[in-house]
Amino acid sequence: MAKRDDRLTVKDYKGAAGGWGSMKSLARVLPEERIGPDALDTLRRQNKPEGAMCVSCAWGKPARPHIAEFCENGAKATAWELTSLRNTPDFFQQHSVSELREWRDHDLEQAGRLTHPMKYDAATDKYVAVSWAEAFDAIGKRLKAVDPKKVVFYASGRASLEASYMYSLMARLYGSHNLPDSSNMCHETTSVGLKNATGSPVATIQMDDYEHCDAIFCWGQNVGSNSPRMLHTLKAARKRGVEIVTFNPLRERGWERFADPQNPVQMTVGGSTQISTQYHQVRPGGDIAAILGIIKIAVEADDRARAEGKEAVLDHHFIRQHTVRFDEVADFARNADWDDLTRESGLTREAIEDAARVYLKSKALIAVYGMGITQHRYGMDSLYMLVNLLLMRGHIGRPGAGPGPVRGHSNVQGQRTVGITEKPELAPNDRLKQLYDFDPPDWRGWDTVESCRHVIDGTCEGFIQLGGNFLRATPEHKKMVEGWSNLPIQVHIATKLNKSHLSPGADAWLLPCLGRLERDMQESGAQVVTMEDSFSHIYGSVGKAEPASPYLLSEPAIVAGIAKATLKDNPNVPWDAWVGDYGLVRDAIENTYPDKFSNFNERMFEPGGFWKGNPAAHREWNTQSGKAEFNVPRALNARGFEDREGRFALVTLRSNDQFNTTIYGYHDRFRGIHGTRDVVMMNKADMDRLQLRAGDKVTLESDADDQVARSVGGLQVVSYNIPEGSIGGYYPELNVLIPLEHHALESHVPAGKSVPVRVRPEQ
Ligand SMILES: Nc1nc2c(c(=O)[nH]1)N[C@H]1C(S)=C(S)[C@@H](COP(=O)(O)OP(=O)(O)OC[C@H]3O[C@@H](n4cnc5c(=O)[nH]c(N)nc54)[C@H](O)[C@@H]3O)O[C@H]1N2
Ligand SMILES: Nc1nc2c(c(=O)[nH]1)N[C@H]1C(S)=C(S)[C@@H](COP(=O)(O)OP(=O)(O)OC[C@H]3O[C@@H](n4cnc5c(=O)[nH]c(N)nc54)[C@H](O)[C@@H]3O)O[C@H]1N2
Ligand SMILES: [Mo]
Repeated sequence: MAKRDDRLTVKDYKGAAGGWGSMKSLARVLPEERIGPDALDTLRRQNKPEGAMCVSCAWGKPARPHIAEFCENGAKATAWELTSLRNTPDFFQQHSVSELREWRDHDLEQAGRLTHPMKYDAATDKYVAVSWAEAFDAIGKRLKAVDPKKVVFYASGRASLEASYMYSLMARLYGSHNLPDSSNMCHETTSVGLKNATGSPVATIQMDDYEHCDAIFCWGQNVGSNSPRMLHTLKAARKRGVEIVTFNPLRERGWERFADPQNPVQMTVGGSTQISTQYHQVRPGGDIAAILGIIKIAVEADDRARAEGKEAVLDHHFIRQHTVRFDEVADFARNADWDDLTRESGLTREAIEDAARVYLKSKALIAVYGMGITQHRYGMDSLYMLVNLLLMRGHIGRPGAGPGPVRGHSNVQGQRTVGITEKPELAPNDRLKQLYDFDPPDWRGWDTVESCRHVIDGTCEGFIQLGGNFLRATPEHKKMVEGWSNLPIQVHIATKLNKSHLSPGADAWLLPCLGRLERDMQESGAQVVTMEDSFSHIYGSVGKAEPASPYLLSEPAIVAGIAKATLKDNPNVPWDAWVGDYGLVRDAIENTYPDKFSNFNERMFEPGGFWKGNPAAHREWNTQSGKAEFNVPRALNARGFEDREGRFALVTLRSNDQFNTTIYGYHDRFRGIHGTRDVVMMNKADMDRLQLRAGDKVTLESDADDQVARSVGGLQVVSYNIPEGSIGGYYPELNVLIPLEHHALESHVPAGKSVPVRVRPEQ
């Protein structure tokens, strides 16, 4: 097991995002992975036509790429996949599953790439190597023996459109509609809320819109760590004088300043570009009140202007022609009380007025947002407020304006596009029936929260993961581990070992796959795979690196192997031909979704990707009312629990050294926290109140109204610039504290950005 220094050190980080700091961080992580020339070659080509698309984030790939179109965290993700470390059957001979269960997330993945298909052997408590044929045969037999309606087919957002299409088709042919995706823990609030309000579940903007906006408002996204390539776009916008107004409880360095590693002047002279022109440290969940404040100012200014016979402030022409329920929102805003708005938002009235001034001047506004909006009990209301703000001045469906959710996994949006969904109304069931001559399930399958319920209560009979680390990523971690270890069937298609693999039930298989950056040779030759980014652009990606092991299969080949062993023969579903030539899978995708994927094979290498289109971007509203919809919020804050003496809102965060449950290292550079992830970031005034000093150890205890005991101990206090009454800590370690039923109301996204807890000092 890798040694590490887990002594906490806290040092204020003075640098900008990017710059030499990102170079130093790479200089630390890359050698640890012992990468070879293949990885450097992959990086040189990354995110360019004919290169491989980065396995890290879903930010767009520009039609005119930079010389190096990758970032610090993209390079870490690349090195993590192309590491020369190998996790072989010998490793599993040496370490029992019970032993490995106690290892840290970092150390499990650091053991290297999985090389052989493995099966859990309960007698020895070890994973042992099996052949692919044995694995598929046994999995098929087991799956045939259980009720398909009780089997989950999870996907984590990384697998290609081709693998994902085949996977979702396999699940439906088998008779399961339980197709949750990591999106259920992520931007599902967008998929549900943006769809209700605008008819489109995704961003209406494309990358070019950033060249035409005059203001960017950003809520709850951490650009410096999670989508660093976006910093180039923001820098260019700032150079044009675009105002950038950020709302975030933490002062995230990426939204403050950026030193461009590709700019020799900024690198040698040490300059940087200021990103945000205003930074508002809103309370967690306080966005509803903050936006309502801006809306109140705008509506009242409009009332006054019109009463005085001056030009209207709002776009009444757009509002009348294109929207419904504006009057309800306007009245709600007029009646809102400033004391409530400032208390709930945590911002002063002057701060909200500053933001409103930019809003009222802007003719083309982009609203960027991330998990700080979606992962709240009333996350949908925060999202609706953001849409209300855009609609009032007609900021959807014109150049340089619109909602810009920043998606998570590099193909998470694409997986939904090609059928990974538990919602039957989103699957083209008529088309599937016509093409493949079967009756696709027409019932609503389990999403992530429902899948967890069934894992916990023992009614889930099998769990298949196409990538990811479901057990570690989900809430209610303790009960989940108990339920998981009773799952009769587990099938994990993965590149590296993680905690989800280490609580096996009766039968568990570990099926190692090629990564996207590796060469994928099939009968027709080297294969291309495709994915979709946050702007609904679709690209081809060509892996060139030598596969980590000769025994790996591609994800499409593994899906086909399971399908053939499990399903009745269906002459319309040519699994083998599809594996032999992914171009045929793309034809099948085109036949299933002709509007989005016409000429798929010809267009996949268009520079910047091809756009699958978006009706809301042309002001065609596929909503219930046929118009864009204003919505009155149901609460003034998104937290979903009352303020109470001693209760804190815990915000679970990613560090700069992780990709979800993949922990690259123990440095959260921008936040100045080094050596350990077992920390609680706390406001100095709260520390004083609890008589805590920096470095003191505390236990966090659940303070949810369900009264269930949940706790995490041994956390060290870090004095941090975070609003009073809220604390920060790291995901996934703190998922023990999140009640399963504490999720966004309609979208069921676990509400990890405000978890009610108490802080108990340890002696
Ligand atoms: N390197 C790297 N890249 C990644 C990932 C990774 O783990 N590592 N993960 C990928 C995935 S799957 C996803 S979904 C994205 C996640 O990327 P983000 O959407 O940036 O998600 P988080 O890191 O959870 O950070 C959320 C931000 O919201 C802020 N915040 C918290 N609560 C609130 C609130 O109530 N209001 C406001 N206004 N702000 C709030 C936090 O301070 C934080 O800055 O990144 C993707 N890219
Ligand atoms: N408290 C809290 N919980 C959260 C969040 C939060 O902000 N706070 N964020 C949520 C979000 S946004 C997300 S997206 C989820 C993430 O949940 P997941 O997507 O399930 O988790 P990851 O950590 O991305 O999965 C990592 C594993 O994927 C496998 N893998 C990597 N590359 C490949 C590949 O190419 N193919 C295959 N088959 N496998 C591969 C490796 O085995 C690796 O161990 O977590 C959610 N959970
Ligand atoms: Mo995500």
